[in-house]
Amino acid sequence: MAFPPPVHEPHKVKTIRPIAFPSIEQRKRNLAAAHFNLFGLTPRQVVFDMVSYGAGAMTQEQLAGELVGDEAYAGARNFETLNAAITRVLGQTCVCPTHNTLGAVKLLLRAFARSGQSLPSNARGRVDLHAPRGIEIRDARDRTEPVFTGNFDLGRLAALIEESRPPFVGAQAFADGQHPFSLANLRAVRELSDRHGLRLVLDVSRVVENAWYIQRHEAGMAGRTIAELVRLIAKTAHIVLMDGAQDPRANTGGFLATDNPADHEHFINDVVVFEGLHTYGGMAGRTMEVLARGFDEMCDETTVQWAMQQTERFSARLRDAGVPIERGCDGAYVKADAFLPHAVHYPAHALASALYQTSGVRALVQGLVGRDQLLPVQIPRLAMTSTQLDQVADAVIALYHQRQHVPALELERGGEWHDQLRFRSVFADLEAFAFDCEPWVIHTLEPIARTTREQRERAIVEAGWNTFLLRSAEVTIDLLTDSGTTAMSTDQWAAYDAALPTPATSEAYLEFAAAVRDAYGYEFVLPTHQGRAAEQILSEVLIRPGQIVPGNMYFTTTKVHQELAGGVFVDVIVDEAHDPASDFRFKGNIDLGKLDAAVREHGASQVAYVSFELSVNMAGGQPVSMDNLREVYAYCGARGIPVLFDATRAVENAYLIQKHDARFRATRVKDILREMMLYGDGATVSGKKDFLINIGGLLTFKDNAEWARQAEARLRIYEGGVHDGGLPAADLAAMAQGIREMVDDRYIRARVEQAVRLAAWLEAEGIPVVEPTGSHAVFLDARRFLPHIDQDEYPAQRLAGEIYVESGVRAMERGNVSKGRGPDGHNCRPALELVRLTLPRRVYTDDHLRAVADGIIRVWRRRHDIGGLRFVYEPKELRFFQGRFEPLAAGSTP
Ligand code: P71
Repeated sequence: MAFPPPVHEPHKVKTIRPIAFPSIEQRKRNLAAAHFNLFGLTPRQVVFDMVSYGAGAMTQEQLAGELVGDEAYAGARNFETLNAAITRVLGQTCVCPTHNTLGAVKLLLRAFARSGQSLPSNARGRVDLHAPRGIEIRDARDRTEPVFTGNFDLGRLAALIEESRPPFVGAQAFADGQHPFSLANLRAVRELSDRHGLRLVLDVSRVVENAWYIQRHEAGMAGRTIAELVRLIAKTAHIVLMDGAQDPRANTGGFLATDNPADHEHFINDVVVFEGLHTYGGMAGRTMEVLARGFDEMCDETTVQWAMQQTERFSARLRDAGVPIERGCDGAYVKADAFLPHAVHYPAHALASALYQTSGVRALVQGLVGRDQLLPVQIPRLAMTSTQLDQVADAVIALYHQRQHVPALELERGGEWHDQLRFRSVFADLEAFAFDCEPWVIHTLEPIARTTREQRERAIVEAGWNTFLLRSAEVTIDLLTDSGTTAMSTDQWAAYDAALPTPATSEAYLEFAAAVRDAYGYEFVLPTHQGRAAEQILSEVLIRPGQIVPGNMYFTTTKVHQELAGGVFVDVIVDEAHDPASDFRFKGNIDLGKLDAAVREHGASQVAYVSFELSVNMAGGQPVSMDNLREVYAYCGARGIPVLFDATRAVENAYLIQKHDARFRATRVKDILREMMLYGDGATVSGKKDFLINIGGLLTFKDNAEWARQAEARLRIYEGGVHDGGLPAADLAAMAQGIREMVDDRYIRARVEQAVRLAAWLEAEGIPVVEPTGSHAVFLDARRFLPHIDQDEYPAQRLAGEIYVESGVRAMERGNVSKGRGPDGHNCRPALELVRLTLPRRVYTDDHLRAVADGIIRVWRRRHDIGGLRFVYEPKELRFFQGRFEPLAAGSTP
């Protein structure tokens, strides 16, 4: 095949829209209030809104376009941008903008058609717009064609033209969302139209999907790109019109375009009467920008292949389960009458109501009443993950299995249009479907690099075999860190945009402080620009030179600041933490014996505080148990030793307690977190993790006003104001909202379980990973992966490089290179020689991670041919950031 289907999205998630999960009781109430017509529900009342119109994800370029330009009037630059994009992609040079597709139809019909006329067409959906105007649509579809069901029956078309002398021939790409035409047929229709002196008018709203069908199924077309096919299709018509809320993924907008200046003149003389000026047509400037960018993107080959594959997979899942469906270009169209043969009158509404009742999914019945019994379950373009789509299909399938219990609806109030109908019904005891997936849909997306193996081989050499030195533009899936890489939510962006800046106290700070108090139960809230700044201040306030700071393992920045303040770090983590093969569940725990020994040796007054990290990063994202938290706090409390958390990943730890401690299974993560924080006196946080933001940190104390006073004094000097910590109010506002979102049970479960799945795929192949899987990353055990490489040839560093070359995935070495050299100049050779595959929050889908697993499996299969590395440049401090290496052949010895 010329264009193999991509295995994952050619983009990652940039921003997300959170979705609500109304309970079944709420759903029943909503259904009753909406009179069993889902038109009356709002998006916040539904889990997944399965409509493709205007609900697609934008790219970050489209989003940026929203802020560009004129907010149009005469001679808008935005229109010039749009006109140029349309000409580039479709070919037509004369563009008349309209507020949406209805505006385009209105101008078209005013220019060329009159009441009483009839129009041959391959689409019936437009009847809704023509019938009220007294214009009849005559079906000219070829009923015998099996694949290109949108083809015209040329004989019938000729007869219709002879018989009724139509004003033009109307064609629709992927007619009614179900029927694609072939290019050959469209060209024949053009010839026929020319012969009769008629214009061929083509609705290209779904031209991309139609082009994909042609590429797949039409003889001789497999080698053509989507972009070429789209242009060939569009140029076959005299006039094209389009709905901007379809293929270009805008939320509104439309236009007519032609190469014929005389036709164009008709349109632009009318557009000023009905729509707006001829240079904006009733669209906001931003809409034209979004549309223009959408045009340039909509033919992207890989993206189209991805989207169509998602659609095919969705339909196949339903069809394989026996659900009666018809093909849809943007989803599956369920045959409601076959699904619910006992619901004679309004089967599509009955089906939609039952699906909403059982699952919260909305499929919408639209248009004029009385035509068909199809319920379209459409996929909003690029907005959903495969995991979500599989589950939506499963929700439909689960309903299909209990279809005989679905009650029929009784008409309470009729009408011509579906949105007018009201029904009466009873609720049946249908079994509910529970979603277990990402609790958000994609709002905007960011394209990711597409590289060849040769390019990657060159890139890793240029980067000196150090993944820190790769350019992001060379990385396809970036698992370097979960720090600051989160996809923010639309609620966070709204708060960000609305925040009022000030060097004094902002509302954003008050929100932030309130959110922290609510999440942790601590009184004093000091913002910092990120985690290490909070660590510096904490260390200076609490450590007297010469004191020890016992901690459960260490994080690099934490330890550095303890030492800079004159403290001496003592590792008191349980032994299991140093053994990657141990499956002890709470490897983050503090060993009370080790702690007690250190306290006895130095005396309690010589202990500055216990530095207690939650979900311990360097140990592999390993959690601390609630019992350990209680015991350590009781032990320290009895001796006057403060306990200070590194709560950077505390929420993830809370989730692992919920999952693995039976006593907390029914407790919300939010409440678990509150109890955890009870067993400490304060915390530092790198907000770039749990808090779902790209920058920010926190220092917080439970109740010690004197610590807070001293910390504030340093905050003013090192960071910024005491109420901003050097952060703009906007970032504080986003952080406040992130803190509210982080304790959502569905979110944190989806996040942590993603790591569990990735680890399971690797383990199924026998690949050694740190047990048990931690919360924020999967750690490969490089010692067991490449046992033939001595640790002084840096197996983890080499493995990270090989993974990049194999798959474009970037990981991080956490082993001998990171640990550095001891005072004697020798490498430390730590027990853990790991490669960290860190998962950014809300950014990658299961399809991305499946590709990551497959890449690593390929490296695993050729592991015997992989050698070590040697330094060619080695910085003294934190050598892992800037160090450069060259590869050694497999089997060589140092
Ligand atoms: C991570 C990071 C970022 C990082 C920092 C230094 C070297 C390599 C990567 C940062 C943490 C962390 C914990 C538990 C404090 C910080 C510093 N982690 N505590 O894992 O994991 O926070 O970056 O906001 O200053 O990639 P900061």
